Amino acid sequence: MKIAIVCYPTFGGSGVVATELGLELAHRGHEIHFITYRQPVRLALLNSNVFYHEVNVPEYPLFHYQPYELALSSKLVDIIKLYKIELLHVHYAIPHAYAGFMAKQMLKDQGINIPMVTTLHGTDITLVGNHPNYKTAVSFSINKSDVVTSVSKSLKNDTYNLFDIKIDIYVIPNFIELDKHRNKPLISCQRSVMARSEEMIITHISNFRKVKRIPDVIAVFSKIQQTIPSRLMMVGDGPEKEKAERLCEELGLLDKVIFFGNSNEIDNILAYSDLFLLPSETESFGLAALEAMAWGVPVISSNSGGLPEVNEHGYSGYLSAVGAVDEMATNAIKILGNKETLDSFKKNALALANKFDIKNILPLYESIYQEALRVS
Ligand code: GMT
Repeated sequence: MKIAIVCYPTFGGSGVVATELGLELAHRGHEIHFITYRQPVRLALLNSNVFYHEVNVPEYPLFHYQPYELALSSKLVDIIKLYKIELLHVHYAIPHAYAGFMAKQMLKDQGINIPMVTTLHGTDITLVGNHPNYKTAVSFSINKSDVVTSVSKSLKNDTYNLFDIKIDIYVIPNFIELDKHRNKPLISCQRSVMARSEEMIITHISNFRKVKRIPDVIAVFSKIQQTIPSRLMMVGDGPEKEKAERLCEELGLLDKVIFFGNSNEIDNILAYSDLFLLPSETESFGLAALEAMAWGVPVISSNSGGLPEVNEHGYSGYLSAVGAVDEMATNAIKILGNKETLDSFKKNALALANKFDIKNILPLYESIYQEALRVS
């Protein structure tokens, strides 16, 4: 099939999922066209099955806000016609589902029918989409999609609770490419760069937004390191990062915490990690937790949103109420304090990650595409 994928090209989970999905579809013989404003971060290789089309938004001083949706929908129409695209898959409702619907309408006027699949990722529903200034348009564009998927049952429920949705939402969980993990050699980043041999490596990866509760990450680590010799790897960048650095300084932890910023060494860091922390306020899925589990890293997380669908309490890690930092630290010490316990949690985390292997999830998207062709 010839498929156009619209996504955010940044380090966020929705862009990562869209990119990895497109690459695997291309691997299976589909022709994939990524359409966005910058080459997606994980899209290193373009080949005969993978194309990238940049959306340019010309700056014009009259506009206080540049009209990205307009440029995106025009680009979609041009590319869909030029490459005879058969299906449009938009990731993240805002503004992609809206721009996709506009493209559909313009193409309809020219006698072309293009089925549209919208995948909801989380903040497009729970944090941003739900804002009264966006809600009407988000609701409209979800209802106008031919097929809608969400990355967890929890997000599906949130979508029905927050919006007036009249169509079915199919749950297709996020995935991980386990073969990549098995085959990737560890080259550039060495364990000794991160910690001494007797120290445990504890990792957090996110976009450092408020929703990630970065002060909780530091509070949990602060308690752990009082009992267990350990270091904290803080990977990613965002508005809360500077505050986090200051907090570590105030707590006298700076020599035990490394701030990597946005890193291309995520796999190497996770491969050496002993524990992953994700105490988010809300998380529709928690792809970062799954990426950690795929490296056999147990997860201490909050129990919000879709996290219980990814991390199994007492098996791959532990879940606690949002903000319960003492309990999170106690559970972390329970895992890290005993070698046998740690080994068994590591084994379980990897075993659970297997359930989300791309090989199991990709066919679900392929059948959704058939459904979109059928209903459109
Ligand atoms: O908040 C983020 O981590 C970024 C955001 C995004 O849109 O990229 O992540 C959302 O989508 C991911 C991929 O489906 C999910 O794994 C994250 O849980 C979700 N974030 C939230 O719900 C806060």
